[in-house]
Amino acid sequence: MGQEQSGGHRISQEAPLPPGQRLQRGWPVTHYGPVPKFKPDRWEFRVFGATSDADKHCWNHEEFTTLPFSTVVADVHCVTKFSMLGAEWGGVHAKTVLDLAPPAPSVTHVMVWAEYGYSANLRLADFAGDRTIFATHRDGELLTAEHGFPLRLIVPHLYAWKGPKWVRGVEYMTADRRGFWEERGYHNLADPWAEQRYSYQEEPGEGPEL
Ligand SMILES: Nc1nc2c(c(=O)[nH]1)N[C@H]1C(S)=C(S)[C@@H](COP(=O)(O)O)O[C@H]1N2
Ligand SMILES: [Mo]
Repeated sequence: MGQEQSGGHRISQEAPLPPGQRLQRGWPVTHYGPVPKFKPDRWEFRVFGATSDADKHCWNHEEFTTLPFSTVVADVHCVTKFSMLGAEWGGVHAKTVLDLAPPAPSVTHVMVWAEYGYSANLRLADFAGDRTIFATHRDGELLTAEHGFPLRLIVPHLYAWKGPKWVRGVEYMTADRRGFWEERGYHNLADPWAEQRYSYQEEPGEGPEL
């Protein structure tokens, strides 16, 4: 993604893959644990932690679906070395969530929480990135249960474990803390172009103590 061709066009299918990745045809399902069953009347999206007003902000499913809808074309790079290119993700920009539920000035990181306690930590700047999106759709169709329905995060510039499926909320944090895979040997920052796969590769300052 994002390689400029000589003519200045971005052609995702022809862009080189991050180092060590291979192209995957189709769209495999990859996750740890069972696929949760969506219960619309119990679902809520919750923003909590260090919000600017010290209150939590909640949207039920119907409310969440009325938020401004955008699309982002993004590749997905799994740390187990396969990549899927050029899907169009539709949903709500993470920036929109930050605007509607502003973080306190002291917030530096977020934890994105999903069903069954799956989590992924992100630097606020990665979360606030232009292309970071809470997706409800892929290529114009609602996500399937296996791929994260009703909501998943896509962070195009990071390995895909940083994008929880079945998202339920965001915690604003004033210090970094490791998420599910980051506690289990994966890199705290997860830039695929720098091959930041494993926590033993972290340089001082790239992650909290293990
Ligand atoms: N809740 C949850 N989200 C998750 C995971 C998981 O185990 N649980 N796995 C991540 C990983 S490692 C990858 S590669 C992508 C895979 O998304 P896909 O199944 O739609 O291809 O989901 C990510 N999101
Ligand atoms: Mo993955």
